[in-house]
Amino acid sequence: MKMTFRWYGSQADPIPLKYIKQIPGMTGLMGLLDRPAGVVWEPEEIKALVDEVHEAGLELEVIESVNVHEDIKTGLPARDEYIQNYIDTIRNLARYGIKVIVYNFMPVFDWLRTDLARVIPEDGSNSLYFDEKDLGQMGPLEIVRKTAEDSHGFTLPGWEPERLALLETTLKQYEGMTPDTLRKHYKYFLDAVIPVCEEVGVRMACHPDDPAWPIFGLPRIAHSQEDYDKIIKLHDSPANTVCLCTGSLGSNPENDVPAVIRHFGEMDRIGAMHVRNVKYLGYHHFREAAHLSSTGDLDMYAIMKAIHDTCPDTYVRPDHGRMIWDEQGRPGYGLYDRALGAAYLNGLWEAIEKQ
Ligand SMILES: [Mn+2]
Repeated sequence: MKMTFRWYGSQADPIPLKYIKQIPGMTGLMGLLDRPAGVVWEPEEIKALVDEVHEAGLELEVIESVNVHEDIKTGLPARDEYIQNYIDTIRNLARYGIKVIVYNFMPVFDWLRTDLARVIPEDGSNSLYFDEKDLGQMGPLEIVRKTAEDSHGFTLPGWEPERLALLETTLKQYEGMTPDTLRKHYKYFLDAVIPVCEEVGVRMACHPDDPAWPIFGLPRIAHSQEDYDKIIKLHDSPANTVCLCTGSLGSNPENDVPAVIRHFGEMDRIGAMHVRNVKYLGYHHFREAAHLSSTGDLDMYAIMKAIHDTCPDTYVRPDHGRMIWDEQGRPGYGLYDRALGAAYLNGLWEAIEKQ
């Protein structure tokens, strides 16, 4: 296992690399360049990022994310140009040592919450929260406005302003689209990029829908083991993998997360892991919890054991943390609780190794 930490770059992330390096057992980042979907990431800007991370004593082998342009997902004619740009980006990233690219193929929203800072009554910390009942009164445009207002001025991943400016148009393009049609567009994309990945030694890792069920009537095709079995079959290759996010899949109690890890780990189809815990509050109603098993509803020991047994060399990162100790920052991506999460996951790992 390589323990990593999500980082948004020195311009956009208030957490210095030095602090990340000081988390025990931290080997590297899941990092990114802040570029709109569809553009080529140029070699010199990738090199500058990789050099900066290396100078801090950390690795940068995972990029999260290179976003897929909506025209690719909706199958518009411009997709060929955007796919070519994506391929150029893959080649450029490979030149500088990138091994895994996390991405998603979700229409419009890659994750959704109804509250970004819900106070946890037990201890006064706060975390991301979802209650489908609250969504009932809000349309997509309203939820976007609310999420932007609640984000403390930080751009949230998946909620980039240039993407949301086109929201109404984009939503129209998905009207009436079935999951099978979205999968057809997905196959077109994978058929183009996966052979390049094989050639340059990069793995694509698809992040699940979060929450793990359809929203706003949009087609969503990545929220269960069966969904991912289909995705892998679209273009079967060791380079076509899952970014297995325990909190996203685990938002639906019907997903047996350790079993899903074992299923895809045994197939060598896990490119990266996001590990976090979820507390169920009711039907389609949950909040994010501290990583410790007893604070939520996922068995974190069983999760780490499944990784250990089936994909022990994968990249792991603590996922969203709560906001604790009055930290101000990007919702879900503060330093303190994610550092605690990493320490806890490393502790589980050491115990499993020594058993
Ligand atoms: Mn995740």
